[in-house]
Amino acid sequence: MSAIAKLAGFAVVLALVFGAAAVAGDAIGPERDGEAGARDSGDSGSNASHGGESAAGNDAMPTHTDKTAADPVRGLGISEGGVRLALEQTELRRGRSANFRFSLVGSDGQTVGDFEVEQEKRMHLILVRRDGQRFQHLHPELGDDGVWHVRLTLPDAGAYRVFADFTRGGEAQTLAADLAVDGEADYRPLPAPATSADTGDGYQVRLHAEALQAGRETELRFSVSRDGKPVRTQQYLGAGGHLVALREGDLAYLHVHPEEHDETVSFMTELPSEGRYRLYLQFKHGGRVHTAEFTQEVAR
Ligand SMILES: [Cu+2]
Repeated sequence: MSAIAKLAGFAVVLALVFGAAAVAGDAIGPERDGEAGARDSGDSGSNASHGGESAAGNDAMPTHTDKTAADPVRGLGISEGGVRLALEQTELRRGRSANFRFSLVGSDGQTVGDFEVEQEKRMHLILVRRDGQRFQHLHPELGDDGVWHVRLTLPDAGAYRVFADFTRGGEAQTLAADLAVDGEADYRPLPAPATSADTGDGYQVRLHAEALQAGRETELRFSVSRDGKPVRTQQYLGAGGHLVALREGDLAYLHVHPEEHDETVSFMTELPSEGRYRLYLQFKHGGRVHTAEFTQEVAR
């Protein structure tokens, strides 16, 4: 990669970090200005030092990440930053509709409630079986008792991962816990990498992306068609679509930003390490939400 291409990539990352800081500043409001200001000055300090390194042609330039705002790896723990994800049920009966309940508990043992709307919802709940199959994306309701609840049916046995994706105090967080469904699981290997997928309900989706490289910010652009004709997706959760990326092996949940919506649906993400990832694209068309899944391989 040329130095110019590297610098250009770096500029995009900086733009994203500054964009995120501006949004966080808006959301945080005046009483937290001191803290937001401190973070901004920290950023400019480290940017300056990274800029110096890249100008010197140092290939080992660390990726600029503000740990709190831009760490792309999430959802590996049940607790972080003094908040714990507490599931009321850790086992469900196969194929039975359940009232699934969980809460986010602070270090004082009380449920936390100051959730902010992100992509039109205060809570995004993602479920997937350990083998990457059986993806679900739900929007629970917060009860007066501080407990989130949603109807949930898991038709297949196995070990599942539950991700609670939410924003508080301008900080996006994803916590995750295990959930089991009784019976013998028919785990499957991850499907081979591909750039096209069928949704299973009549849509074809193509993924357009450069060769993916670990730790490098990349655009993932999707185009949707039906019967060979392009389809323009409807707004869904405030964007042209919703994308979840999970890493094979530990199901790390990767942060993804939706980009401007035009004829295609695109996202920026940084897949942090080499290996395989499963991407779950959800888009709306004809008033319904459709899901296309892709395996992608990331090189070192
Ligand atoms: Cu959601």
